[in-house]
Amino acid sequence: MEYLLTMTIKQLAEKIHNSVRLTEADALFLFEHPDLIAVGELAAFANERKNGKRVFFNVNRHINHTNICVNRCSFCAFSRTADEPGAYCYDMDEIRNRALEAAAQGATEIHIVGGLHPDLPFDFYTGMLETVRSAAPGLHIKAFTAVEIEYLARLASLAIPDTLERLKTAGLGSLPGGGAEILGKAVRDRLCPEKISGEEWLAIMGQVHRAGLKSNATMLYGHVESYADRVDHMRRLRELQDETGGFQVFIPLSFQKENNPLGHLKNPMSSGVDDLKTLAVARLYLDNFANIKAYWVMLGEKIAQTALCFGVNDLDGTVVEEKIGHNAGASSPQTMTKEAIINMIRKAGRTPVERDTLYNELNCF
Ligand code: V47
Ligand code: SF4
Repeated sequence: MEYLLTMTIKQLAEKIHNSVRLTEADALFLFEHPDLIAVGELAAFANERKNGKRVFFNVNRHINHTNICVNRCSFCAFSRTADEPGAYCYDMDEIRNRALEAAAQGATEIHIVGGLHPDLPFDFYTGMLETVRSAAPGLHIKAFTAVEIEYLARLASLAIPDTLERLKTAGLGSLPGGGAEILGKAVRDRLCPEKISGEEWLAIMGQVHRAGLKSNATMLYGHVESYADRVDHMRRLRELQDETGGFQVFIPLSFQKENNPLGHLKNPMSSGVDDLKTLAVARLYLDNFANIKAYWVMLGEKIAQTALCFGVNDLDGTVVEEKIGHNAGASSPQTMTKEAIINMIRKAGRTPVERDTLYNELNCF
């Protein structure tokens, strides 16, 4: 058995060294392989071939404009109904102040996502983009998941491409990768039956890319899904990426279990080993993605740093005031200074590179 395992990982190593695309069976094999270090070494090799020792980060700030949401995803500790304690919705002054603060702190990006508010008009969203743009014209606005785009299109009674045009005109620069969760129907129905389907999420991302906007892609893992579900999720992303090339980065999001119904499961699957393996398999399987991000907010700083030896080349950013992961129990700090991120990358023997949202290099440290 040991011999067979060694043989197979050797065969996979040969494929990887010869840049042969991995199959879904290969990815599943890697997930199930007991030797994390062997899988990690292959991922580190594939990453270094693409990105050398360089590791990206950016200086950014999150704005979660409202937590009031018509959906009730089972993993979400962020959303509220309008009359629940803790429900909030920022006004334009609160949004402007956060944008001004971000610019003063040297940010290059504002990341805006929020709940699907039952009452806000479409103008609120274009107004929010315009407010951020006029307060901080130098900031790139990465905003709205594919789930929010579909909701806004319905609100505005517009087709998706027209909705995107309106948002672009108001200042939208690119899209984050949220709302993907697990794309396959069986798991998605358990996680978030009210949300758009996996097929719709992919179709909207296709339209986003065809509208000339880049986006990110995520995967929420470590709950009720199987390794096969993760591989199926990545297969769908890889196929769309072959078509459009519009995804900039893949970001696995490690499930946080506090304050949400899904967290009551006895044995949430995610662990340090699972986190590192997921990032490594993503690096190896998603051969058409340039960047794999370890989102330190969900992983914690130590696993995120260790991930730099497991195929990761991006650490996200300074973040500031993150609510989605922290409401669900993430124990990471609310923000990391630029100096702390640089130090973290250097201590892993890598070269820190500050990027903008579109992965242009700004500063190499
Ligand atoms: O779609 C919600 C996830 C996402 C939990 O594109 C949870 O650069 C873990 O997508 N445990 C939103 N995750 C956040 C997101 C994101 C974050 C950082 C960077 C980027 C990017 C995108 O957060 C949701 C959902 O998948 N989420 N609840 C939870 N309990
Ligand atoms: Fe609403 Fe998003 Fe939370 Fe689902 S994950 S309940 S859509 S805020």
